Amino acid sequence: MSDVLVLVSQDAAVRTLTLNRPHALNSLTEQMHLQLAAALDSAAADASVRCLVLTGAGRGFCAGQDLSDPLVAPRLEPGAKPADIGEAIERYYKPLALRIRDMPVPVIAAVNGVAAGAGANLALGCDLVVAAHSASFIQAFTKIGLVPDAGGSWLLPRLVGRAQAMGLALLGDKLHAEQAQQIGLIWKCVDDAAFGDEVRQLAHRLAAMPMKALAATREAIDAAQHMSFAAALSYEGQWQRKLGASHDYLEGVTAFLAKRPPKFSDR
Ligand code: T3D
Repeated sequence: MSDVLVLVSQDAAVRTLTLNRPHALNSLTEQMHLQLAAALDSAAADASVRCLVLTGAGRGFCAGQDLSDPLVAPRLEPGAKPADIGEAIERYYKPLALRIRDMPVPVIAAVNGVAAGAGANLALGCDLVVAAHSASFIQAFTKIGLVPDAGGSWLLPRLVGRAQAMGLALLGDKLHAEQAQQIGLIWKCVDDAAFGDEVRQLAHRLAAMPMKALAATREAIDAAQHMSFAAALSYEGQWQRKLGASHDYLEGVTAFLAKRPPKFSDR
């Protein structure tokens, strides 16, 4: 039987995916990519899921690509053709980042420990990044002669501006969770003792919110990064036209006027 490299659990409407190779800080192998893709697709297709949490088993979140995986490990035999890392990116990392970006429900990265290389950018591509105080982020790529991938080159300057992005990406130093929050790289750094409860509360809060509006908010904010102000205003209008016809909008306004809590159900 093959190893379970991604643990799947559900608490009410919150699905949690736990990367499960703790002995190697949950670094990603080809098998793990396949299991993670299947788990993400299953969550996306399951109407009972209204929030997704991505976390790691043990002391790490994810140390990026497993550098010993035959998929990408340098070939040491004389004359051997080098591994095609670009192919690994196209086949696994790009679809992984896009799966997360296209999820119909909000995605929380619950960064329990070190997040390095593609592991850091996997977290940063989620909608909200909550990190334990003892966690850290490392753009480890230049240390092994590569560029930031898994969306890092796109995400970093948008999250923290070019100056910080360049510092993080060129130097590859460890950034502690508290500093990551201070520079705006992540949403929140939480005391280790409160981390689990904080993530749970946030996930259940998001799960009770209007899903279509949350997914559209992600889409509108990302799309606006490459639009003029006027174009963004129009794009917002297009979304409001669509969402204004939704059941959740009707429910939200009806509940507000009736002074009762809303019960959102669209997905
Ligand atoms: O092929 C490609 O490169 C294409 C895709 C690229 C995407 C990428 O993600 S490139 C970046 C890959 N990741 C890294 O370069 C990070 C490598 N890891 C580290 O620098 C350190 O492990 C950490 C700074 C993350 C943590 O350090 P520390 O001291 O807390 O732990 P450690 O002792 O280094 O690691 C614990 C174990 O995990 C250790 O195994 P051992 O000695 O106990 O048997 C270590 O080898 C293993 N491990 C950690 N990261 C990886 C890994 N094994 C394979 N691949 C890893 N990425």
